[in-house]
Amino acid sequence: MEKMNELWGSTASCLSAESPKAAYFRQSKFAMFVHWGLYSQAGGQWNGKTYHGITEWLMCTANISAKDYAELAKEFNPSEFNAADFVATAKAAGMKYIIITAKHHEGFAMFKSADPFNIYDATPFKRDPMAELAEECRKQGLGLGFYYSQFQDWQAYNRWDESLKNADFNDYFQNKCLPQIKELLTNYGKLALIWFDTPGAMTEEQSRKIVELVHEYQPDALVNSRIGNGVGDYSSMNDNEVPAERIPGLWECIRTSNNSWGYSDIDQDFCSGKEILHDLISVTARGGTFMVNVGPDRKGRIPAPCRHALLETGKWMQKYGETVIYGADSSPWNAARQWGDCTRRGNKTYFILNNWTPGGTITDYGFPGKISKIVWLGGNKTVEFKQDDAFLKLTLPFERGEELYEVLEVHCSEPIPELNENILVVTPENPCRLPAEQAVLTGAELKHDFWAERFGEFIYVNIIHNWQPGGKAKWDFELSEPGYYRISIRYQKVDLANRVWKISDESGTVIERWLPDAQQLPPPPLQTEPTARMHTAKAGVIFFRNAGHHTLSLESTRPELGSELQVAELILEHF
Ligand code: JFZ
Repeated sequence: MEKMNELWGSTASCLSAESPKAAYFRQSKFAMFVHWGLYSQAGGQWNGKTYHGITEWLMCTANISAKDYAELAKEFNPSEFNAADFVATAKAAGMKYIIITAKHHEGFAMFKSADPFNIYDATPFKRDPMAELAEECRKQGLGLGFYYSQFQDWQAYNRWDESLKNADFNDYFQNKCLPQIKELLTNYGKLALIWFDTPGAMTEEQSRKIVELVHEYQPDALVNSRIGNGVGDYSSMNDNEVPAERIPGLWECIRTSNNSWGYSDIDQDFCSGKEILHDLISVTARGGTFMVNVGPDRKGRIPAPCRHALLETGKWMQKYGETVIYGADSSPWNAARQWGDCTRRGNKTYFILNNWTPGGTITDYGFPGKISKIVWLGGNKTVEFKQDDAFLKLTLPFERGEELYEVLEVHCSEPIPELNENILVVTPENPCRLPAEQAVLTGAELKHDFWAERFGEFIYVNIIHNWQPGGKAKWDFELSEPGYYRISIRYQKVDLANRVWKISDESGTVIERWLPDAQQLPPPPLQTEPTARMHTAKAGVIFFRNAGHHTLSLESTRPELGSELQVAELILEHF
């Protein structure tokens, strides 16, 4: 297996968010990513064997020589590809631009190129789908961008093919990479963005050389950070990760709609329209831009469940996109709320409800503005609320007006500022999370952990670990109602036996216990299912006598056993 994370490069970027050149990116918020290539023809299968995970890496995972792999081109005939339908689907989903793989790591050009290994010259298809897309994007008013794998090109060199192992990067760079980028920059009209990937060992000079080409031929197009060496305009975050806290500057999140970027015959694990929308709202609330991937099949069609999900997202976006999403500012709060999330526009803040009960209430703390009115947009009615110096409490409608997310429009007489510190609230209204990244740690550390399921499907989680004797994680929070609350702990399973913890509030010890599986833990399998790695265990019940400020502390009581308690969060539920 290629060591993928050595190829990623930094996420540093250099364009200021205030630059006029950034306006299009900041306004758009929602885009379609498309992974399409010869790997779509293979669909994750090679010689009768099925390969899991991200299928655009099949050539590497199945150790296929460049020559054998190139044979795929002879069968590749995506005759059902319909650019008009593609663009119309993206538009109906509420997406503002499309970024498509013009060449992925496999080295095959999905456009007519002087290099003969391309879809126009080497396949029975004999069309240039990039030209068709460019024309349709122009007709239907969407932006277009190309993905180009600038460093990895497995037709030029790769380490599992004897004849290519020691090939010359510079030869590829001068004679294929730069000329193809120039073709893409000059043959398809105006481009909104150019998306590079896995810079690997590219030198700064090489990264700059490419950026200069972009500036020369497409002066308005933005370049993402995966060009490498910090010379991109905006940051592409880790695949499939939505950050937990607000991030300033220009950045995007990207995610798959199932578990692979490229089409896979065995992967029907598509996310729903509501799940896509959830991440779009979260990313907007944290200040970023969001791109969801589509992997067309070997005939060039968008898989039906994927299309269905996009259109569901789109129904909500047609109604709410202009107010809640496009060009909106981040939430006034630094992180998501227990009840949902927010975006801002001038004097208005949009509360987007995720966890709520019809006729119930939601309570929060520290909203930085005096509210004059709250309107439930789905029912076009005002909502009752109470606001004092600390808490804000809303009474929610009895019906649902929307299938996906309800929106409350919160009016103030002045623009709403951003709060920079985290404010945690515990209420009886929802299960309330006290996450790792919001704990104050002494003698323990926060780790941003990630791992790949099968191949390349990354999962991210924030974990408290590396506990020292006396080490502590402490959460400060505002409690809206006194009473009994159940505490659960979500943790990551590791093969060390010390699982003794203590949870206490500001007045003394509350809970001390072993996790149920403390003594006999099997070593974790190398490749696990997403759900097998994280566990939730009930810890016990705590009584809070008063509303207001409280703290909970977590410590390992037997650190001398080599404590590897790996905690993602505490969860409090009214009891
Ligand atoms: C890259 C590609 O290798 C992959 O095939 C796909 O195109 C994806 C969008 O990008 O994979 C990466 C690149 C960067 C990270 C993870 C996977 N990263 O920084 O977390």
